[in-house]
Amino acid sequence: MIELIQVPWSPFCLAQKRILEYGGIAFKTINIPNHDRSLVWKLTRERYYGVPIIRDGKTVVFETDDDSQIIAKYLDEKFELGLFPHYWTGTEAILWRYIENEVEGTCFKLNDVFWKEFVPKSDQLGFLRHKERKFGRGCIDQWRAQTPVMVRQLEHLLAPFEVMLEDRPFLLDQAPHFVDFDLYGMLANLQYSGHHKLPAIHTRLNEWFPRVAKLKISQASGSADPRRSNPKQVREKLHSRHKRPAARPK
Ligand SMILES: N[C@@H](CCC(=O)N[C@@H](CS)C(=O)NCC(=O)O)C(=O)O
Repeated sequence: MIELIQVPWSPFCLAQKRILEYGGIAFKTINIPNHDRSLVWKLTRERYYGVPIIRDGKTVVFETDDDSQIIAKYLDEKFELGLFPHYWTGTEAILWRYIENEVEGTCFKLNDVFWKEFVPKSDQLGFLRHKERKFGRGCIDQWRAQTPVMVRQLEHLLAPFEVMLEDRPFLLDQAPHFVDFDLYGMLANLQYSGHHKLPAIHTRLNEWFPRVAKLKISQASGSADPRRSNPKQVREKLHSRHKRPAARPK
């Protein structure tokens, strides 16, 4: 059985967990303290200390850089999830950078403000020290004070996704792909403490989120399998919204 080694509120772990659930893949989670990455260090033979990683029998899978998406690609290939259809190569890489930098950077701060409510007592000293060493002393109090500004910032950052969902059920087309799960992870992290909701103004995102939260590959329509996806169909559907007006008679 696959093991997901994780810190449960981490946006990147929430994304991979959802992918595993989506694929109907048998897995168990192993929670590690945020400040103690010794299990990750040991399993990756001292090559990685981030989370998540997965262990699949003798295979240990971990990221090689910020944009590698090795875990998702491994699961995609092994279980034929259709997460990285060829048609969207390049486009999706630009999107996931935005999701994992801009969107993630705002979501985790908004959630971390409530850290005392979800970080186990035994991990709290390590958590605070880890944050303050990275972002400076008092950073969490600053994020608390900046909450209204960050909420507005997040509304603004999410606006392009709201527009994307205007004419399709998922971010890119008729089927969920990696970027859907990636954004899901960031927004699940935002809501982890239970104190934040998705911005109400983004009504389509508010419908998309629970859809992605529950989705199983067996229910996903159409092109979950990349070999079944039809780029021409997608292209025609997208372009039909932007038809040029008929030429004016001269
Ligand atoms: N691109 C990586 C990013 C993973 C990542 O940044 N994880 C954070 C936790 S949310 C981490 O472990 N950072 C290293 C650290 O905390 O020392 C992925 O997709 O898994």
